Amino acid sequence: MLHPQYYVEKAKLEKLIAKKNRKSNFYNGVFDRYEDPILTREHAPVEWKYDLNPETNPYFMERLGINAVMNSGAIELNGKFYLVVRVEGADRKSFFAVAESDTGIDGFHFWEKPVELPDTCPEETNVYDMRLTKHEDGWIYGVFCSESKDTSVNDLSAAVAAAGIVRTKDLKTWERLDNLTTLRSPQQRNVVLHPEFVNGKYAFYTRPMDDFIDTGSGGGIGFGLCDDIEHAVIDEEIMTSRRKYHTITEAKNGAGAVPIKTDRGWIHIAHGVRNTAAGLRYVIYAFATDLEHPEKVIAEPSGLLIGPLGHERLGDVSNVVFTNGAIARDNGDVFIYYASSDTRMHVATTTIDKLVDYVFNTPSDPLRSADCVKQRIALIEKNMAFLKSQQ
Ligand code: M1P
Repeated sequence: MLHPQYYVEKAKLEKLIAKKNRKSNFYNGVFDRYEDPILTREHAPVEWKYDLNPETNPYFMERLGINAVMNSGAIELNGKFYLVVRVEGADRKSFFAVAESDTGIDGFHFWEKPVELPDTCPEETNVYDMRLTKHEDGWIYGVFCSESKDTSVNDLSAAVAAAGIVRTKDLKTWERLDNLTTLRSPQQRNVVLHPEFVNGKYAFYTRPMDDFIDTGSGGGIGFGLCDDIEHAVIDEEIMTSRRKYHTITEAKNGAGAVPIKTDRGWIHIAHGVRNTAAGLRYVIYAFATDLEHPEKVIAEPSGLLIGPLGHERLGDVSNVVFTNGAIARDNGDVFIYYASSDTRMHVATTTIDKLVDYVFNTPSDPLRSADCVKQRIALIEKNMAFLKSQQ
């Protein structure tokens, strides 16, 4: 017989999944926020955590806890919204699991079992942050961080980050390809595959790093081409969006969602990091690159697009918002999926038209206070003149 608490836990989960998500009263004209997170650790199926047999689990205890659900790749297939979610167990190891929804803003529920990736790298300890690219070659690629212990130094927590690559047609069967090799960068994280061929080659946005945490000499988001996706090797990495002093990207930045194609250029939704006395602060920012030369930045609005707000600011790694997935629909709607504080998943909704307006018409960062105040006074004076003209 099943433990009575099983039914209680099942009912809680069903209620959570059935709850409608409403727009919050947040307003900035660029995107809408929602009242509830779309996925939390409470969304994990009961069967993932408990041994249901009272003979082996008489107290109905969690045997394998779930700590967090976060950084998710996103894709629309046949009108449904799918996230490949980073699920972190109580043991700190992450794995991937597919969650689906009919609306993209609520009703997300996990498939029966997590994704079992082909286990081809014995040294790999952890996997996380998959970006899903619907490539013009017909495959759906997943590019993720493959983390291993750094055995070259005498430091227990030293690690090496590389970009793992898998591909699928249905999110069910996954083929593992070789990890990406970048000849000039020792470590890589936040790697994104561009959805189209560039000069007949596969194109990746990279994030060169000297170290597991610090990007060191890595100047920002890179871009490189490779001939063979099954054994991907990138020689030269060109810089796209660069880190800049005294901006939201000063400490590091990284590509996020797969770029969105618009008439004006590719829109990138990425993350920027700065250091503070309270630790690293992660925000989401946007920029555009040229349609023919997706490595060439053509517009970069000043500051952040989405910052951690209210309850989003607290979690396992506080003061963080992070995105690695967005869905741009044929009708022009855009769903930006982001995690807060490495703990839970949210959605922000906007449209392609609004993103284009935001990216191309928001002033860029003049990089100095004196020029920033001039920029703001110019806006105020323009508004005063306009208000007067309306009287
Ligand atoms: O903890 C915040 C984020 O830190 C890393 O991002 P980055 O490589 O830019 O520092 C990633 O581990 C990411 O998963 C995490 O959300």
